Amino acid sequence: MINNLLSIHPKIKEALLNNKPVVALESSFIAHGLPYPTNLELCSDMVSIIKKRGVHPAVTAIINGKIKIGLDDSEIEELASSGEKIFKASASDFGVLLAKGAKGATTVAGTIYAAHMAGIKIIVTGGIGGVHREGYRTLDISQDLNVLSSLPVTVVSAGAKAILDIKLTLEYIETAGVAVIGYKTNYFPSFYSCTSPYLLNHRAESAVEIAEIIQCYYRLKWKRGLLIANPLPDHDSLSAEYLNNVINKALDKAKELNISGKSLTPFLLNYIVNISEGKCLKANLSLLKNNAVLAADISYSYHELKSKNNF
Ligand code: PSU
Ligand code: MN
Repeated sequence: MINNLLSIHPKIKEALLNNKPVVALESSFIAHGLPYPTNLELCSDMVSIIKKRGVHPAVTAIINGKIKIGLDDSEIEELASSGEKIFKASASDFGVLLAKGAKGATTVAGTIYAAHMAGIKIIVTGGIGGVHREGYRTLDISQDLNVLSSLPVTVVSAGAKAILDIKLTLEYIETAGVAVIGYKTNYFPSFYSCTSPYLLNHRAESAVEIAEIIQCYYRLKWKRGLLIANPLPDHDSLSAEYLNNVINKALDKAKELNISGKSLTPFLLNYIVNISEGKCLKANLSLLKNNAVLAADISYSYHELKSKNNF
């Protein structure tokens, strides 16, 4: 029985049963994307932001052979302080981790899968994974994109991580049949920067408008996900020139150390944080909190619509 593999926190279970809004948070950015204890403070800030907006936050991970939706504080502390010792769990890793009774921090792909199993429609991350630079040659394309295109879950992000090939990532997303909606922007944001040269096809001005869009895809029985691209606030956004410089340094280092596969994204993000005198870390924290606000508001509006229209 699939339900035996799923462990939903009693508060989240109650919220889901009573049709209350829930947002799932991925846990790989907590375990692998940010330094300890900043990651712990950030996670608790995101949780409070979501709660304040009348929505139930559910951090998601694999814990001792179960897909867990809604971690308690000690489980979050363990994820945050263990770093690379915790497996980076994409959706395809779930079966192995569950069979072994192991732990895993879920990536966007893993979180989409877990949320879908639990009936949660909206998840929040920092930036989605995508096509790495030189991905046309290395074929390093994040599983985030495949899973996003195969399950009807909305991902609230600050776009794709700047370390990626953003143009190819957008092309791949379009081919995969996933609509990207810019929140108050015409251009795809690029994580540490509130913009990029790449124009989007769709734009929305409010959380209510996004909730209405999700409702239409639901009524269309569209089986794919939706990507919301939420630019980080202007005052924390870094210039393309500055970013190119730090990103190139990180990419050169990764090449020199021969880092590839699962470790590449965490390596690049951590290296960038270390060489950017706190600037990239500040931007990363800012965009995550900004995404928590929007994800909560979308979830709230979606549930209002759902109760009103009874769909
Ligand atoms: N966003 C962040 N920090 C991260 C990640 C995203 O701010 O660490 C993680 C996410 O979990 C995302 C994953 O799903 O990186 C993508 O990794 P890969 O490129 O290996 O698929
Ligand atoms: Mn990869």
